[in-house]
Amino acid sequence: MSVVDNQAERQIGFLLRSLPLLRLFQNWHISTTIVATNDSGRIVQRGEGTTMKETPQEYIQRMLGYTGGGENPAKVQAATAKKLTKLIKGVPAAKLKKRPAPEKWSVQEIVAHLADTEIVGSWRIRAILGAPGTPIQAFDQDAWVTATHYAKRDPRQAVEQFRVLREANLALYKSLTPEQWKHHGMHSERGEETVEHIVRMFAGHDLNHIAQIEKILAPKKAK
Ligand code: NI
Repeated sequence: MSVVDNQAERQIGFLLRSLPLLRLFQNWHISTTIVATNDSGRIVQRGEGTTMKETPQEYIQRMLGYTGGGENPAKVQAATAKKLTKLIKGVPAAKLKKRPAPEKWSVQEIVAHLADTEIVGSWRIRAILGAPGTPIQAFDQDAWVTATHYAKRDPRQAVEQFRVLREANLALYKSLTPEQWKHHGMHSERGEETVEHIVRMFAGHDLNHIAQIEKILAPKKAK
């Protein structure tokens, strides 16, 4: 074996040995990119204005915490459309449009987000029921804000979209068998999620954003 062969072999050997490391690096890169841009934890920090850094697991725990007192998630979900209607009733369009800070969503953007997230949930639950174990794709909720022009969305129409989709979903929940509640999909970053879990997460998600809207619209305290 010549010196050149030896060198080539060493180089190939090095490359082969590095492959798992390279793959690890690639995965790390991909997962950190996804964490920063999809519908789990980190995006909350970027788009929804909390300063806390969250992992997907922390995000899940926070959402589940909203119904941690044993509240029935379907009941929580059933009350949301009315609450939203009441919250924005009589509020001037300019106020609904105004972001509380440059990086934080306006009320108009939050209700558009809720309406569109209900599309996501509607699809996910049906996809799981039709094909248990199916992959669930994450989505970039901040990209949707700009790409689908939340700044131009009529907030009352958004609430109406939300209400209609939510009613269809509540009717679907009522029809599910105990076995179907346990069916799951594989979320691209959060892993296995059952229908039961998704419904509870959505209830928490509602309450999270209702509290956010209340805070934005609360009258400023006199100093
Ligand atoms: Ni949200």
